Amino acid sequence: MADNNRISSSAIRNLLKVYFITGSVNCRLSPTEVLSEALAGGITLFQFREKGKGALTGRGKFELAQNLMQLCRAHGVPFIVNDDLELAIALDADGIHVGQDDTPAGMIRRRLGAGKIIGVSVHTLQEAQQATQDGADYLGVGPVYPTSSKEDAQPVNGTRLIEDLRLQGIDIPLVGIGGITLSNAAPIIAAGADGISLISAIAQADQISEAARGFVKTVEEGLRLRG
Ligand code: IFP
Ligand code: MG
Repeated sequence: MADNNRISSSAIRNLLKVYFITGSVNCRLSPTEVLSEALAGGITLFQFREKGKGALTGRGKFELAQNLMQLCRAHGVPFIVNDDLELAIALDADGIHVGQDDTPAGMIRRRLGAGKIIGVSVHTLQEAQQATQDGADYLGVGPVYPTSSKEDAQPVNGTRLIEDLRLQGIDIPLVGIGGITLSNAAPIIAAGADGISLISAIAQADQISEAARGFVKTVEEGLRLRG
């Protein structure tokens, strides 16, 4: 994507259906094996999130990111970097995801230009409005359900916050994140999300590609039911 045009919100909505996030800390197998299987199962977007105890840094982080990005490119799936602007620039990644305590989206947009994807984590209506104003392409809304993937997670907000954001006129593409499984995913789409974001439910699955395929099916069915 060496394009300076802003990616359309309908293109973003399509990419958000099954948004897989992982790093070496989340994987039992090697991250490249996990990602290969997830791609085979049909994930639509990928975020490299190398965080937590024992996470790679420096050269090791860069090389893993390069390998994972190459896998994504081979499958035509965009590669998003979590919260590391210099890495995103060095790799010429497709975009970046930031939290509320990270570099503000507006500054990132000025550094990266219009053609890259920028996502922001939000937990309130006000944060959603601010991120939209700052030029975010999509929002990550959560934690929908209790999660163990994040040590500093905010209080669980169920599907209610997603519903409220839509009722308040927030129409930017968004995913639900946090504690999502095959059995609790459908209500997130019914609430108005464009997709779901998953770490453990895919990275820790016994059959990774099967798990990813199941989420794709569930989201597509949910979108069809919503009409
Ligand atoms: N949301 C998302 C995403 N990614 C994160 N890393 C996060 C919240 C904390 F799914 F991309 F929207
Ligand atoms: Mg962060």
